[in-house]
Amino acid sequence: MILPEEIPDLHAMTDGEAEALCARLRSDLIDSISRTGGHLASNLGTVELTVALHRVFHLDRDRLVFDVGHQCYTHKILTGRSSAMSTLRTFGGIAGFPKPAESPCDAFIAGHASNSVSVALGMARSRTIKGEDYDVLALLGDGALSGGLSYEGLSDVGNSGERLIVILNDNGMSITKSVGGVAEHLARQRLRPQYLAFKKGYRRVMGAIPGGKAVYRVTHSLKRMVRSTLLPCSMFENMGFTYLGPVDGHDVRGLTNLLRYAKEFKTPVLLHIRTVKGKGYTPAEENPDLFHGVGPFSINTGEPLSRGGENFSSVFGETLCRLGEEEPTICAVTAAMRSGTGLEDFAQRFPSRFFDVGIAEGHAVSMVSGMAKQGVTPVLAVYSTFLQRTYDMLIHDMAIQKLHVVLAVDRAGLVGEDGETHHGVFDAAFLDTIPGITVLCPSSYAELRSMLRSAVLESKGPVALRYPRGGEGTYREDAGRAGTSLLREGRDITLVGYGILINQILSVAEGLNARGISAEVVKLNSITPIDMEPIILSLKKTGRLLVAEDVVAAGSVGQRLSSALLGAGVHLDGVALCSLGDQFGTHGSVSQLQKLHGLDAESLCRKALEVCGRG
Ligand SMILES: Cc1ncc(C[n+]2csc(CCOP(=O)(O)OP(=O)(O)O)c2C)c(N)n1
Repeated sequence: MILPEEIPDLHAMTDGEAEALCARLRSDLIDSISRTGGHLASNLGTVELTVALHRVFHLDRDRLVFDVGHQCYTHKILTGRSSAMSTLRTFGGIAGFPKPAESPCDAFIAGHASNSVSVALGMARSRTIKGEDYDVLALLGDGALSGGLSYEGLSDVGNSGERLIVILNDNGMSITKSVGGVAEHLARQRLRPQYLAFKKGYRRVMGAIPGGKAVYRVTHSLKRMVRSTLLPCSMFENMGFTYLGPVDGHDVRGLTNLLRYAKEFKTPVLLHIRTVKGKGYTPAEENPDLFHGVGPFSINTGEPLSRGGENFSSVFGETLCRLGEEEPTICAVTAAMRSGTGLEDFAQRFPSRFFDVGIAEGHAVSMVSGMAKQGVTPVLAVYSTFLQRTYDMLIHDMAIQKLHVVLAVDRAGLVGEDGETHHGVFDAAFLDTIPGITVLCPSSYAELRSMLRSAVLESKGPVALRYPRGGEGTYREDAGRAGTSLLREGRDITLVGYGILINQILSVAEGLNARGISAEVVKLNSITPIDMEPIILSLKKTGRLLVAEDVVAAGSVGQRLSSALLGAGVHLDGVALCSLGDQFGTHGSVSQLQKLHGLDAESLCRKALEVCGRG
């Protein structure tokens, strides 16, 4: 990995030095991500752009707002973090996304798509109000442009007239191929270079032949008409931007000049650059979707060092295919996470019943609500963290009309290396506030299969199934349909858990048993509503309660249980509500994070002993 002292003065370096630096950075990225894993393809596509940005701007002072932020690795290397790249996304190491706490050059936290233009406009307005002088830039991909929030931002920027540069990194790809009308529009925009080349050539030829100049003058006056009829008029120009592009995003020299030019404008500029996702590493260029986010891999072959086996997402996808065969009204919907949510096979086998709506979770919820109202059964597979975007649509479009929508809430709980912007730790609380919804928590593949089947084929109103990233533990049973299941009988303490954490709870019960404490284990199959009766019965017997869950404390099952128990007049001699508290979790492996938050079996056992007066 290039050392900070090996990086030339970015503002003074020559074009040749910049090109050499790009080549070095590209091979360093491949080398280091092959060891740590991370977002390879997007970073390889933005090497020249990032170097050009650092040549023109002072990013400790000028503000560069990354969209999603998964493409910020070169920026991290150029801003003093090259030696920390070996710790990328690991516990205690640097984050995989921009993080102002790491460097003053990281202007804003990022992780979710399509907000960069709005954030950048806020910064530009702040600059204007305070009479300060610096540049503000937003960098977003064409995938991020499939999210509606981008347009709210672009529309407001155009209206504001603020000095701001939006860079559209157009590689034709989201994680998989970009979808939708805007992707089509951008594809047509790419015609422009040909048009401009034709125009130049036409003028030269006409200038050389007798009478040609007069013909050129007449046809030239038709230029605008030709542009707006034969060529797509840039929607960005219509929104109030000066549109520059499309240009080659791998020509560091050309990009540097263009950024210098864009910097001169006092009004909004949109720079449209064309890049190749995975540029410079053949396996990633050929399969940019596979190299969007990767684990460690062999540089020679591009093959992952360890093969992921079965996991909750794949079991969900395979079960939905089976249900899709049986029932022709079942549709699968994703917001740009087709492979991550396990829907590849469904998309292949039932293309007319599969919908990728782009990075547009709010739209997805409204759209599936429309589907459900007219009688099909939509299953929307969405990561818990991105479901946060849809709270209003869940209430207004889905729940008020009690529509039969199935939400497959993937990556629920701690997700690990992606860190604070991606942990799925809020859904348990916010879904519970929605009247009429059922929230099921499979703890094993067997339960996911049977819960999904009954949610799709038997339920009436909205149902969410929340399941974690990764695979099942030693608990492999199917506890059946009841709201709660008694997994173990005991006298001294009631241990309550759900989802994958039931594995920890069961080993805590074993550990307590070895110390002569008899623990009762109650597993919640549904966390909304909670089946209180068996819990009250258990607590009347044991008088002590421990709840363990990897969600934030506010609105957690533990809090809800406590207030219900208070209402029911159940007196307890000891209580421990174990959750993530009121913090945003950091990044690291899930087991490291569980330990950090006291949710590993050992810490939970200690807590249980305290509750039993044996601390
Ligand atoms: C709201 C939201 N939904 C989904 C994602 C998951 N996600 C991360 S990157 C990405 C694709 C982004 O594509 P693009 O903006 O074109 O950037 P590229 O990777 O092509 O450079 C998606 C869908 C996200 N980060 N935020």
